[in-house]
Amino acid sequence: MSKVLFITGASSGIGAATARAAVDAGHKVALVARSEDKLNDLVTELGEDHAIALPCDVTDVSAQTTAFEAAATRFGQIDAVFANAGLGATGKGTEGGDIDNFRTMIDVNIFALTVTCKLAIAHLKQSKGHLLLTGSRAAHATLPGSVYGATKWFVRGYAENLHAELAEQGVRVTNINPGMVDTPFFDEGKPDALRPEDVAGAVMYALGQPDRVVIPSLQIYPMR
Ligand code: NJP
Repeated sequence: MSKVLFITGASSGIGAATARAAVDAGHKVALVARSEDKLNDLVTELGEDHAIALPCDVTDVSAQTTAFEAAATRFGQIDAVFANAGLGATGKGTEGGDIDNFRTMIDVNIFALTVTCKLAIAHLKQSKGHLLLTGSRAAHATLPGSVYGATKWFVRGYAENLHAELAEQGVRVTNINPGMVDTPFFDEGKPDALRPEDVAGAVMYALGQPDRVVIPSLQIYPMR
């Protein structure tokens, strides 16, 4: 059955790969990120019947609200929301880290994610839909001093709390926890890492389960 997916962080990496996989599977996608040109290119690639570009900064609550309304108006309903937008500053710990980076990571990975989830709920209750979040292997490990890793520990705990809130209402919640993925998240290529389409495959697997099944947490790691 064709579904409508609302994807944040859709301009590159895991989000863009998930949009491609979803459209390949016959679904429709609403694409959210700041890079309007990249979103428009992706809409051209996927086809205007299947995709809509909704450029916005997810830390802007009113802009995200407008994006949800525009997606619902265009496609009639929203069946799945993938709260995936995020960024990191890895390897610098707390002592060597940059305070402005701390704020940005907390704003995007934590605050904006909670906004996405709050705005998603009314739509997903109506569609008996599915809320997916991008967590991380970093929330299943200790990374010395890592603020980024700690933001993903938040996602891990929050996803469990959302599952407890929403399961009774017929809304499934899945926290997707990738290991290292070769995306623009890193400044240089990561040949031994997962590819974004590997993570997209995990998202599609969770999404494709029958209504009686929920996968609260899914881990996908590179072999090496
Ligand atoms: O990275 P990248 P990934 N408002 O840089 C968007 C997690 N993760 O696909 O706004 C709106 O290709 C940005 O769009 P733009 C990671 O923490 C990764 O790897 O146009 N959107 C872009 O579309 C993150 O949660 C790895 O710049 C904003 C997207 O976010 C998720 O995977 C491992 C935004 C980032 O795409 C996707 O990252 C892991 C804003 N304010 C978890 N700020 C890994 N790569 O190894 C950013 O465990 N975006």
